[in-house]
Amino acid sequence: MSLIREIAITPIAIVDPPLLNAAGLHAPYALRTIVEIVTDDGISGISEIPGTREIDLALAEARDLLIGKDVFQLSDIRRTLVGHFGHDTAAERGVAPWDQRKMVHIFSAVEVACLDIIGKIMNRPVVDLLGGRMRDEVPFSAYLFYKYEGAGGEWAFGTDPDATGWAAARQKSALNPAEIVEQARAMCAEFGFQSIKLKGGVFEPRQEVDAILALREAFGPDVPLRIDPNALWRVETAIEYGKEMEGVLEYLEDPVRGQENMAAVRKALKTPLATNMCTTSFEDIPRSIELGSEDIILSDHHFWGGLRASMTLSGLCDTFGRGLSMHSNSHLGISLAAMVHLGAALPEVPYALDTHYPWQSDEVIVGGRMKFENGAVKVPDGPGLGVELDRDALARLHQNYLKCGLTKRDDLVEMRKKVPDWEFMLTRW
Ligand code: GKR
Ligand code: MG
Repeated sequence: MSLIREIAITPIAIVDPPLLNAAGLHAPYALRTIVEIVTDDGISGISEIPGTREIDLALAEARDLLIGKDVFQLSDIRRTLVGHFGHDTAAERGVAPWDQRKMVHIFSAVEVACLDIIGKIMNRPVVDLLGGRMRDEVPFSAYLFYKYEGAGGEWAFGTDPDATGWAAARQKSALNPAEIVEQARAMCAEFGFQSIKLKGGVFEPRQEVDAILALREAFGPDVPLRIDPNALWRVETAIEYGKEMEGVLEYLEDPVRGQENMAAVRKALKTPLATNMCTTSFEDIPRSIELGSEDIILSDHHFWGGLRASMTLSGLCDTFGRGLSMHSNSHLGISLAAMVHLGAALPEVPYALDTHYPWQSDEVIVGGRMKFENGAVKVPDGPGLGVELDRDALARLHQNYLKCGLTKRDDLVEMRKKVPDWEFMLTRW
């Protein structure tokens, strides 16, 4: 037995540039919460989840329930948390591109930190606790964003004149197809990505589809392309532009809102559809199968309820003929390490995974930023997650959190700094 003695919950704010999306604009800082669990035998395990004040308060409640529990008893830990918080409802996910449920995030934070500890006790990497290593490195995709000029953080919409390479390119505006191609070239040159995703839902579809066609022209047919309008298109719009991009896209991600609409678009197109918005929990699977709402589920261990749940999802995807890949939000290396262990354990990785990591410059792990080679990240060496907390960095990023005054992600408030009358719409075009 290895009993939980302490759980430290530290909200941090990490520099994030002004990236545009369907819900508005990224604030100068993205919030993450770092959880550290320490056992009675002095072993510590860590995890990282999207941060909100509400989730941090719930984590603090969870802490009181979990002190004294054995880190190996993950099913019992989950039952205790569900007993207290109840299951999340579908409505709690919210309508934004990102998932706002509480219970799944909390359990993910606890589970990943416990698996980190279990790995240290067994002297095995987390991937070995998930079924074992199917590959040594995991491929990721370039993730392009329309954006305003700006470096984020203290620079906000300003730029650092001393920045070079990708750090300089990351500050530039990208508001049209030519600037998106420039961003893609800089990101691929730095990280070696071999497939490309464009975050859409920002400009009217003609502009965004032209950006995809410009990427195809610039990178040729061997670089898979995807676009993600985060459910802002109407069914007819998705069919019209989906047809135009047939043969160009590897997959079309969440063109429309809801499983019914996704199923209607899917029937009309040959291009596979992917989602991190319409089928986002185990409760959504029966209806997804009945309707045929997507071809690929973009899992995210932060909101599918952890790494083992993501392995269960992989089995379901296999049974029902769905592909599986991975979704991402702004994050640091603890989340990346967990994603890499999961990606290494999945039976198949047919699509390069999403990551926002290139947009971040901070890090909270010893040794600094994780490395990409040819767009892939190697499974970290060492037991557990294979990454350790850099306590000075944690303290500094926690100070950022206290200074920036943000308590949740609110892209609408940030967007109105640029476009005062901007409104979020469930469906825009
Ligand atoms: O960070 O702006 C963003 C993204 O739009 C993110 O919130 C989404 O959750 O990356 C995500 C997606 O694939 O929908
Ligand atoms: Mg998406």
